[in-house]
Amino acid sequence: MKNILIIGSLGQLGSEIATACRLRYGSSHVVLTDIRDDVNRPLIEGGPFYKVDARDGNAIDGIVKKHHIDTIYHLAALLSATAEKNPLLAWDLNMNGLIATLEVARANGCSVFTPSSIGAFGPTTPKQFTPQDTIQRPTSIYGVTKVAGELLCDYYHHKYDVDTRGVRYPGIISNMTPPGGGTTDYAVEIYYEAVKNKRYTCFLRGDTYLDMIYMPDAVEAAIQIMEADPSRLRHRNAFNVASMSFCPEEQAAYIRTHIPEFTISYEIDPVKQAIADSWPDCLEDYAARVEWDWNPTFDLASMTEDMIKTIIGRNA
Ligand code: AKB
Repeated sequence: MKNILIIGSLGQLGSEIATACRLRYGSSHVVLTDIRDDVNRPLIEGGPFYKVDARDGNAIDGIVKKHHIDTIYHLAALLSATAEKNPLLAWDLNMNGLIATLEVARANGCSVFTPSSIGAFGPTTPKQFTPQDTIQRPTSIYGVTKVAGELLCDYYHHKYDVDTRGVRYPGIISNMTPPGGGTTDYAVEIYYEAVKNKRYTCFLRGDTYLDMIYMPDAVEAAIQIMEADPSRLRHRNAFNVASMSFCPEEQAAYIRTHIPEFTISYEIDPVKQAIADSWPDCLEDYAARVEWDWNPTFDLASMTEDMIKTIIGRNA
């Protein structure tokens, strides 16, 4: 039986990986931590939970020992737009949080999942069908921490034999916990505004293409790669995972098939637009498909239908 620790468990991705892991492995085998304890009571009360700063390696080491943890999902990080407002905090949390986890994993023989991102690419990366192994010169501080994180995880694997694994997530779209501080957050907000007000003002240009993924596929990717046969993994820490690529105009058109009155307008945020323009339009994910059978299930049409149905159902 696996004993899992999820660091950053109350965020957009963490709350859903935590829920899925508790269903799969049993609540008492899935220990959660977060820097907050004022949201999502069901998750906090549904099994072991500790309020801990991700950079506090001693506290995390104590939890790992107490609960005989063998697998850590390290999800605590500042996202791209927030990171750009406070680069020093982004470096501190994203790097010192990760290295604290890697040190605990090294000392206790744990496997580690760490998400990288399309943010690990930059303006000199090929924009279309971005290969798995390619130029990575990001221009955002978030991207700098993501590339450094990928390399650090590789280093801990090669030097200390820590079982580190990860994927490069596109923008994640979900309806349980809102995202916070990302460049791709518009693609979530648009559904809530479409249902509530039938209009949305987007902070990116209408023709900005970015990769996106629906939460059930994002959760499946994390669990699937941690359960994958290690002898098949050549890349380990930074698999491209593609699922769908679209721009705000296209997303609006799909929303209109459910809410015909929906309109979209634009007020461009120059910082977020510059970040989005530096990222790929669409990734190629052959390595993930070959090395651990990655095969996403949602596209823009099925995700839009599910998001709108879920949000309407919750408001009914
Ligand atoms: C962000 O927009 O910062 C994140 C990401 C793509 O990593 N959603």
